[in-house]
Amino acid sequence: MSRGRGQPPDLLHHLLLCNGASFLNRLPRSHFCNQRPARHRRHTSLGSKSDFPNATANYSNRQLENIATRWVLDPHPRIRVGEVPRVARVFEVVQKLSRIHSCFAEYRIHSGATKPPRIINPLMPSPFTPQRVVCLQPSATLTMRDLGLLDRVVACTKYCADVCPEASDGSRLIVSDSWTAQAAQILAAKPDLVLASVPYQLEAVSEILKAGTRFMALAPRTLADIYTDIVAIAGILGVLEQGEQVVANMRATIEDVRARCITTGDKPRVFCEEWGKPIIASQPWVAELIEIAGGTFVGQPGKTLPAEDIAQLQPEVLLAAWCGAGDRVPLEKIVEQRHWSGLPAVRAHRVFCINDELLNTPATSLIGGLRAIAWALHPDQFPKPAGIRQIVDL
Ligand code: B12
Repeated sequence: MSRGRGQPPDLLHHLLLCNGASFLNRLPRSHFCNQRPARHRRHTSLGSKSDFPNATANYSNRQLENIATRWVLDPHPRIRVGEVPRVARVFEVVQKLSRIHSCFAEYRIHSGATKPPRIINPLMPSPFTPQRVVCLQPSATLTMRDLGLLDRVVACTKYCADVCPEASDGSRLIVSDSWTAQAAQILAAKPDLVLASVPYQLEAVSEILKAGTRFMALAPRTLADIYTDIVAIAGILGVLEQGEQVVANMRATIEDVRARCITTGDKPRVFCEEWGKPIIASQPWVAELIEIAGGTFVGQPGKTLPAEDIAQLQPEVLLAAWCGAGDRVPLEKIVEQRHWSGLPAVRAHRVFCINDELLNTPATSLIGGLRAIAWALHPDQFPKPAGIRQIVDL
C-alpha cells in the first residue's frame, strides 16, 4: 500500500524529515540489502517499494516510503537489525488501523451511521475529499498531474489534452472550457469539484454555476498567485504537502535560471503579446518571467495597446504567444502589417514565437516558457529549448 496520495501530513512525517540525515548515516545499509531474510523484506516497509535499497533512495529524495522502519530505527538505534522487520510490522499495522479508525469515526460523525461504510480507503484523509474533478482549463489539469492526481480528473477540455498529453488516454470526457462551458456537459461527468481558471466569459460562468457543483474559480495574475493556486488545489484535494513540494520545485528551477541570466550589461527591452487582434500584452506572470530572464518588459501586462504605441517603446526583442495558436503566429505578416520593420528587434532579427501553452498556461509549464525566453535573450548561454521559433528572414 503506498503512502502519499491523499494522506494527511502527520507528526511522524515531520519527525522523520527533521532527523532523517542522522538516520541515514547510522544505517548499516548492507545489512538490509544483503543479509535480511527474503521473507522479512516486505515487512519493513509501509510503502509499495518495499526493498530497502529502493526505500533508501526514496528517502534521500524525501519521499518517505519506509515510514515504519524509520520510525522504529531512528529513536531506538539499539534495536538489532534482525528485529527490525517484526517491530516495524507492528507499527505499520497500528498506523493503518488508526487511519481506518479515524476515517470511520469521521464518517460516523457526518452521516450518523452506526455501521462502517462498505468501502473505506484508509489512505484518504476523509471520505469527503473530492474524487471526481472536472478541469476547465489546462492549468488545472497540469496542476492535477503535478500533484499525482490525474486519476481523479473525470473530464477536461481538448486544450488540456494538448497541453498535458497524459490526460488524453481516452478515459476522460472532453468538455468545453470556462470560456464556453455548458452545464449539461459538466453534469454528465458527475463531478464533486469543478476547477476553472482564466479566461472566463460571463455566460460560461453562469453555466458552471447552473451545474450546481462545487466550483473553484481561479484568476491568477502573478507568479505568486499561481503558487497559491497550486497549493490551494492541493489543499482542497487533501494533498497539501505535494502542493508545497510542486511550488518549491518550480521556484527552485526559476531561481536557477534567474542566477544564470544575471548580466552586467543593459537589459534588453522586450515586448511580448498574448493576442494579435487587438494586440494584448502578455500577463503579469510573463512580465515577471522576462525580468527573471534578464530583460525589461515594456508595455502594460494584460492590456490592449495599438501597434504604434509599441513601436514607440522601441523593443529590442519581440515575443509572440497567441492564445490557442500553438507556434503558428504569422510573425512575418504581423511585422509587415504593423509597419514594424524599423524596430530594433526586427533589425536585429530578434523576433520569436513561443508556443502559447508555455506562457499562457498558469502552471508548471511556465518553466518551459522561461527557458524559451532565456534562450531568446541569451542564445549563447543556453541550448535552444523546444517550443520557440525565431524569424530570421525579415
Ligand atoms: C486574454 C486571453 C487569455 C488570457 C486571459 C487573461 C484573463 N485574465 O482573462 C490568458 C493568457 C490567461 C489566456 C489563456 C488561455 N487561453 Co485565452 N484568450 C484570451 C483572449 C485573447 C481574450 C480573453 C478575454 O477577453 N479575457 C478577459 C481579460 C482580457 O480581461 P481582464 O479584465 O484582464 O481579466 C479578468 C477576467 O478574467 C475576470 N473575470 C471575468 N470573468 C470572471 C469570472 C470568474 C469566476 C473570475 C474568477 C474572474 C473573471 O477576472 C480577470 C481579472 O479582473 C481570447 C480570444 C478573444 N477573442 O477574445 C483567448 C481565448 C479565450 N483563449 C483561448 C485559449 C485556448 C486559451 C488557453 C487554453 C491557451 C493555452 N494553450 O494554454 C489558455 C488557458 C489558460 C489556463 N488557465 O490554462 C481560446 C478559447 C477557445 C474556446 N474555448 O473557444 C480563445 C478564444 C482564443 C482562441 N484561440 O480562439 N487567454
